[in-house]
Amino acid sequence: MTEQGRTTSFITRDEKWGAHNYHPLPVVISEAEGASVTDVDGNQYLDFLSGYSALNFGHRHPALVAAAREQLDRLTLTSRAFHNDQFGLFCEELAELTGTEMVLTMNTGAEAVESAIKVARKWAYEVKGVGFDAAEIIVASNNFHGRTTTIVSFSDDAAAHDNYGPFTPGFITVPFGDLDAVRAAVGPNTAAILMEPIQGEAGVIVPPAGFFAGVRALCDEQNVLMISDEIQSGLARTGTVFALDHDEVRADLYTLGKALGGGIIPVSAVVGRADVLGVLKPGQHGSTFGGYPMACAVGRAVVGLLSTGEFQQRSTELGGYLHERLNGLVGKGIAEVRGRGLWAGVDIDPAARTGREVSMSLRDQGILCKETHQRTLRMAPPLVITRDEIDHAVDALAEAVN
Ligand code: PXG
Repeated sequence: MTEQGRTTSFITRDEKWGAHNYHPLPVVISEAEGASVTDVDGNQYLDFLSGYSALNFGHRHPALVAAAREQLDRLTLTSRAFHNDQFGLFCEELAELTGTEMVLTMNTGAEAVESAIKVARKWAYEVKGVGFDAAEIIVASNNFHGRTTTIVSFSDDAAAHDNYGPFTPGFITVPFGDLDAVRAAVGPNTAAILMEPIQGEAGVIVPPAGFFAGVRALCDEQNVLMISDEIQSGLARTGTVFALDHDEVRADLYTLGKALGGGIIPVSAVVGRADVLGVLKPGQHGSTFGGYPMACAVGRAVVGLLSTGEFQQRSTELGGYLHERLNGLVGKGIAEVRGRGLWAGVDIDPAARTGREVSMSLRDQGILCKETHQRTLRMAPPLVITRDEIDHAVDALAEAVN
């Protein structure tokens, strides 16, 4: 079989047997290490997507693989009917890293967001005193928080939302970054304000300076919970544990996922105030796998990597370099660059090529990256990326948009 034939035969099988809910780039990956991946034909690429930030520490980081292996050899699952010797340590270590008081463990990002919504509503009824079924949660336009029926109820992305009704009520959408609109939307029934600190899927949108400080002040004044969805933005992606740290603001609850599982297994969590998470009593919420020993062991190793600050520093320094280089392309096929740390939303000049064309050209030059919303590329290399590799990718992008 020809080289190209191998790739094609895998893709043909995917298309015949797999549901068509994605449109992947035509590359079939079979091995990876650090920032580099290899396809079934032996071609090497630099991963500039990192599983949408699930691979912040690169592919198969030795400390994470070792933790998973060691746990595999000892204990994998207990269910939460019994205690296990990893759960409490994981919660303690994650709370210490994040400066929070309590941890609710789940599996996927969407489940963490669902859990935060449930906790906020329960808190509104049982603590704030909101009337039966009247709790409201304020969310932002162009949000992305996952794919469950409740979460897509407040998505304004037609592809994510349409034809999945009837939808869950109780959400009010305001323009992202518009503090006056948030203020106008808050009322006596507001349980929470739920937002991404930097909107990832919308194209790496950074809100105006002072927006989240204003949201915090409003939440304090009106007895409303502030929930920061850090599933994509958190865990060193922007140079800090939480992207919200840049605003010098603390949320009441944070959702974490993606990188919390080190790119090995799905691990998510809601972390925050003990008096808020404390509304959950036995039997009122849970999950078979949430907080299972494998998840906790890998999560502990992730927390261990973050506790040295090395990855946060890499993201700050190399992210500064990435943005400097990308900004040099503005006006040369690139219209705008946004983001923070090793995370960039790059708008391709409408007169140049489409996002898909640019992604394909990058692939041909050995860089894997993916477009969002037609003309935006998001770049999120693993935090183990080097300066030379950033140069390689930005040079390839300059070539691709030309
Ligand atoms: N919150 C944010 C900010 C996200 O970016 C989620 C929640 C949901 O996480 P889970 O683990 O349930 O996917 C995300 C997810 C996709 C896709 O294929 C999802 C994300 C990014 C790119 C693609 O659904 N982010």
